[in-house]
Amino acid sequence: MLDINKIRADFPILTQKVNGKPLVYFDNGATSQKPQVVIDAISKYYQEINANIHRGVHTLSQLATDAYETSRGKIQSHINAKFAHEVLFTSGTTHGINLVTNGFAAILKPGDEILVSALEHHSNIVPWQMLCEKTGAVLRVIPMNQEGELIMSEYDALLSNKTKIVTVNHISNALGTVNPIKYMIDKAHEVGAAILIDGAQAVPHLKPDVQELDCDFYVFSGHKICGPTGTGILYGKEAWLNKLPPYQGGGEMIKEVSFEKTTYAELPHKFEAGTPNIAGGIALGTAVDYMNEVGFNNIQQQEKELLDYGTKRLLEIEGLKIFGTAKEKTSVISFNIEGIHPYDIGTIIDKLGIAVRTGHHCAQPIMTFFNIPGTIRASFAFYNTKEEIDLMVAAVKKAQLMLS
Ligand code: 7TS
Repeated sequence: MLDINKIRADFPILTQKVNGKPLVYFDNGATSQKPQVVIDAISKYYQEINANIHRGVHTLSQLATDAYETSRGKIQSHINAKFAHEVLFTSGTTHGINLVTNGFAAILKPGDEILVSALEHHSNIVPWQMLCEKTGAVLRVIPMNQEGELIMSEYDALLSNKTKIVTVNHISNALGTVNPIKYMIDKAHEVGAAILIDGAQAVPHLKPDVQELDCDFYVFSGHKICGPTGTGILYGKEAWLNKLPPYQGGGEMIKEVSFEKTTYAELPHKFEAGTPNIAGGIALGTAVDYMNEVGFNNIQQQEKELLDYGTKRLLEIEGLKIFGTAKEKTSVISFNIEGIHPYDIGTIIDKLGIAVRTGHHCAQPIMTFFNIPGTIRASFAFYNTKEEIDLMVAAVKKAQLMLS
């Protein structure tokens, strides 16, 4: 079991007061808080080894390069990628997805099909729509049921030899549904399609094994796993990364440049044009180390308890409805209270120190499916406690009294 007091002491922000009340941070789906080791890794980089990477012969540049590449290696082993050069640093999930959709513009033909799930964040919808506009490919949607689970028989029926790529999140940000991605990966491959997994909401809760999954692409953001904002990872199978054209042109991504012709660098540099977020990339490695020290078994156990307890306590509130009741779900509770707008609840409970997200959670098609304007979303991390859930429930009850 986790020593929760010890864990909480790692996160300086958790002792803050907000509006005069102790902070209860339940917006982990948007971004996680950062432990002191990660904050220290960023300042240590700037204090001790700041230099540009992959170019200088001087000592600091070599130290910075070593630290950056060591971090790539940590992430490679964390997700069990076969090669370090299959692990690309990005600025986040959104960047990773756009890199892939940009590459597929060179591959897709009019009439080719892209399957996207009904549970996606806008960043895993809009780039694919833009790709369809560019290429004449067609976007088809894998539907979901009232529990917020994707319907696998419909998925099977949509797959055909026209399907060129499938894109689906590992875990839904708005509802917490854990999707059957292993099944979906195998089925996509049966028709010769590639598959991208948006792992943004999964990596805070589990350790993906990209070789066992056999996915073609797996993307995530660093800031949701205790790492800095502006960092992320795109894992791609070597063969796919070799096949896709570069996303951005610039320094670092070339082999030779002349005005007649430019040749591109080997992986991973082909996709890493320009000076990257060096401090962030290094601190992301520190964040991954930290999460592993806490241990994903411990994380899952704590979050399961919070999910069960939070669900039970919230359902005590009259008129409260939970959206997203999948059999497999993670520590996210999206809810509404009859007759009250989610924004009003969010605003009042913020005054009581409770941080939740309200609105459509960048997943408007899900809100349209349930015919609601949005929800109140409490998303728990391993450093949250049942006492904090009690505070939230009391605050929601108070808001309900004030608003009805
Ligand atoms: N995909 C999923 C499943 C997400 O949850 C998010 C961010 C993204 C992609 C985009 O990640 P970014 O780091 O590139 O912005 N989700 C949320 C959220 O649920 N609340 O705020 C951001």
